Amino acid sequence: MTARAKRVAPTARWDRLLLDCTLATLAGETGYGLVEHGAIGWRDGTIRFAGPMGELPREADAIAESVESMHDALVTPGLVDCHTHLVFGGKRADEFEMRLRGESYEAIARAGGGILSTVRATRAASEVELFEQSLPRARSLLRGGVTTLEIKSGYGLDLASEMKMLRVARRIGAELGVTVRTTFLGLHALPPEFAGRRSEFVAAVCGEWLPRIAEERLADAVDAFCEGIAFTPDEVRRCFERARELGLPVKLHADQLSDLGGAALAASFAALSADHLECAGPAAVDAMERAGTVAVLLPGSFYALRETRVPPIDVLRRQRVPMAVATDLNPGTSPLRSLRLAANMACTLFRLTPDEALRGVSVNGARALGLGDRGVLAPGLRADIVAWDARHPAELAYWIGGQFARRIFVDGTEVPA
Ligand code: DI6
Ligand code: FE
Repeated sequence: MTARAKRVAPTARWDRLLLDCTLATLAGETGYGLVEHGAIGWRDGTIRFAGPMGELPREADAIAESVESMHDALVTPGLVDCHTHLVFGGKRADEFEMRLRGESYEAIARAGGGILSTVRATRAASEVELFEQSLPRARSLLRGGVTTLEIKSGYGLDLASEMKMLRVARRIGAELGVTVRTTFLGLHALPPEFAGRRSEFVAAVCGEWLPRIAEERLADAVDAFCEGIAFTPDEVRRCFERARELGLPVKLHADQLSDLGGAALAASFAALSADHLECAGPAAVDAMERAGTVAVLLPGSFYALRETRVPPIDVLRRQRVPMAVATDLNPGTSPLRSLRLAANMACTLFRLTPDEALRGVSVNGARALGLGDRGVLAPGLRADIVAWDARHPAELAYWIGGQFARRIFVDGTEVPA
């Protein structure tokens, strides 16, 4: 018995008990894990019970300090947005207008716009300004039921600015009381001061920046942008080898606009996830399945770039590769501030079923971050819980827009919705 278990009498009441819930527990490998007339109770931030009310151990009032009826409202795990770039300076509505006039994303990037225009604005912002600009974006995700999110660097592209971004990301987590996982995305774009010196840039990122960021514990994982307009598989490999030496897990922007073999490369490093995957082939999916690499689908950027080639959903499904869905919230290709809307797009644009989409924004999103303690309503897991203004879980992917999260509990404590 642990010291903590000894201190707490076995009869101690739970902190809270919610009755008359329609639970989407997401327990099991597929489906909603639906429990009608359900109840969920927790203590010290850990779920103690999630199941039919009839199976509660004792009379409600004797079990918990606080007991309330949810009047049949839908209750799900807190959502997990496992791929965002929400810390950045400035915005790129001007490029949105250019793209609508017919300019391509690649052409804008090659002309010094795109990622590099955000790099200029991010470098120019002080740490406080960057925090103040970015916080409302995280807050809109939270209001939409997101209780765990990932935030990448990659718009600083010098060591000091990358570290500034990662500190701001950590501070957002502390400010909102949600879990923020940070990812170092050094190989995002070639900064202007390294023009014509690609290999020196890669050497600096791997040899100097990555070890420093690991030492300061500013990143929980390492990502790269493997694409014709960004970095080659060989460059990514060098970065991933260094990450492995430092004990940091990897993930990859893979096979979005072209098939460079990114997903297979990610799998060869047992990556947490390979993200985008529009151009990934069946062999890559095979490798992901064997490596346990999650497929992260990002319909927001597919939509914003008016892409036409969809990720190989049928193959992923057949091979039972877990599929996550995320916003990719970024100023260029996915200014999307609602994870529920990403779930809707995953259904309409990629043909996921609503239960696949819901699993994608919860349990599989958590897997893509290496977090096994959340994303499902089950005893022993974290009490990250959302009650919705909805009755059936399909509604979460069905409604386009709108605000449906009514009550949000993070680690057992209610936060304002
Ligand atoms: N994630 C990225 O890092 C790039 N695309 C994506 O889906 C570029 C983001 C940007 O244009 O700022
Ligand atoms: Fe991205």
